[in-house]
Amino acid sequence: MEIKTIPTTPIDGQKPGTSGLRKKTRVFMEAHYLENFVQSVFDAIGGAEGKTFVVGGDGRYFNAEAIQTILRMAAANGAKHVITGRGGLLSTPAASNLIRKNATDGGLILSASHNPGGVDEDFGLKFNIPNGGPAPESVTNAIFEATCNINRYLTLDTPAIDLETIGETLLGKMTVSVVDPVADYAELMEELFDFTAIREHIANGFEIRFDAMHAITGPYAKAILEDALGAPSGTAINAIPSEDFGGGHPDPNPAWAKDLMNELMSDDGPDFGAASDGDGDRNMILGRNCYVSPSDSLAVLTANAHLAPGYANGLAGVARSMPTSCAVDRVALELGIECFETPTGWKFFGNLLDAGKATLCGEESFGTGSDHVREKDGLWAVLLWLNILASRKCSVSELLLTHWEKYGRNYYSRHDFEALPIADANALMARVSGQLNDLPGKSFAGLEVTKADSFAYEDPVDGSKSSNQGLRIQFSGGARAVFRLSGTGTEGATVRLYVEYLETEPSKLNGDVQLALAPVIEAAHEIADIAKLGRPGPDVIT
Ligand code: VG1
Ligand code: CO
Repeated sequence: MEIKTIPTTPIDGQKPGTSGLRKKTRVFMEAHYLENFVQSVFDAIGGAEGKTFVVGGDGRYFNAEAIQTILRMAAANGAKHVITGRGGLLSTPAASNLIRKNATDGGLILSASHNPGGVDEDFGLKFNIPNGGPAPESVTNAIFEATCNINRYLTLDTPAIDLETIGETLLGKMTVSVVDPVADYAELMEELFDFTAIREHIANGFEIRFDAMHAITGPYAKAILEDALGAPSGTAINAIPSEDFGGGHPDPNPAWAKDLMNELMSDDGPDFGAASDGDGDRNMILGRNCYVSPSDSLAVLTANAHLAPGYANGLAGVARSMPTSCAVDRVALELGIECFETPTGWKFFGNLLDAGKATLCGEESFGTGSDHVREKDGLWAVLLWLNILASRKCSVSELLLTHWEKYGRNYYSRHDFEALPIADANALMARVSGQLNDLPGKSFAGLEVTKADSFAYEDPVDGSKSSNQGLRIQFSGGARAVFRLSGTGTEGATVRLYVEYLETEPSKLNGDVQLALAPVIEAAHEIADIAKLGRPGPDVIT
């Protein structure tokens, strides 16, 4: 088969962000845009010759065409083998598992995760390395470098191949294996969790609801929760993946998973509720009349993971992203294990997981995971919660309250100011960073600043350094405010304000979150002069 060499020129702005390259779908559909990036990935990793990759995506608009393009380019670049899910579908954690299980040379994951999908919405692509995790900065920098110097890409002139039939096909000299997207992942979950105990708990009347948000986890949730664990049909809702996620944001938080929230925040709703995002790596956990903040979820899972067979021997350590609340730190202290604080983005957990320094990891942005794969994993978190609840035989709210009584409660919230003019967002960050040295000792809204800095990280495994990872302001008494610019948006800039406040007084553990945080929010507004953004309030509060 004739390999075609297509001349091209560099395209601006192909720099991967927090999690791969994310742009408007129409940008990805422009001539050479996808091709330039894919060729740059291959060039940055020393070529594709003789290599095996996993390729799959969350099924959003343009997924199907983009996969065919990637397959042709992989074949033209000499790849030996590509593994993909039926229909080109794979959740991000399932892709990570396949990359690891088949000892491949990495994978290309097509997703813009929790961002909406459609021709006028978002698309994304990221490269994962052979450990199954998102490429670290050294690799994403090399990819970006390659996009700046590209002058040709390689492809084949072939029709689209059938991805609906499980089995093997040849594309040029490259083998394409189409596999069941769910089977290997479900098998892994069954190894980690006590399915018998969860099945019994459900059979005894424990009612669950899982909202797949019209995204990739529908088939996974149906197979695992309904077929394997015996939850009644209809437990997984919005379970058929659609190209535009039913027109919504596939983002599992109280703002976007409103129907699920309404169902659970009542006295006669299900016992347990959960949702996942576009590509299946995020999770939101709810109980009857009870919302679990992702930071609390990480702390509760860390304290109770030993109840699941896969973690029965205890945890080597835990890691959280810097803006994630410090709730898990106190659990780690109690367990006598190390707690690492990393920059935002799952790629920073990879080395800690590979080196056996951390077993569980988590982010405030509804992400939790473990060393079973190298991505955060929505359904995994749901199953670990279910395993713990089946073992402790208590409700979500009881488990949470007992946890707070023992460790105190980190009231926590994130306020997002979205799609701002880039200059306004940069000016706000500059206002805060300009004050960092002078803040300690000053008081705002009755809170005294004890420490303020710009977060920099040195990877304890390979010594690589990342600076400018968010501005931290620590107040006396365990309160904290963090400012950061998002690295996943596709429109203007998004400022994230993360606030937390530690409460240990037993009578104050069940308060209103925004009220408890009011002084920290006020202090943050004063310091950053947020009013200058000219917004009536945050666009999203989680
Ligand atoms: C956001 C979250 C971050 C997460 C990233 C990818 O990044 O804050 O914690 O790792 O999304 O998640 P940012 O740079 O916009 O704050 V996903 O599920 O979108 O792959
Ligand atoms: Co995601």
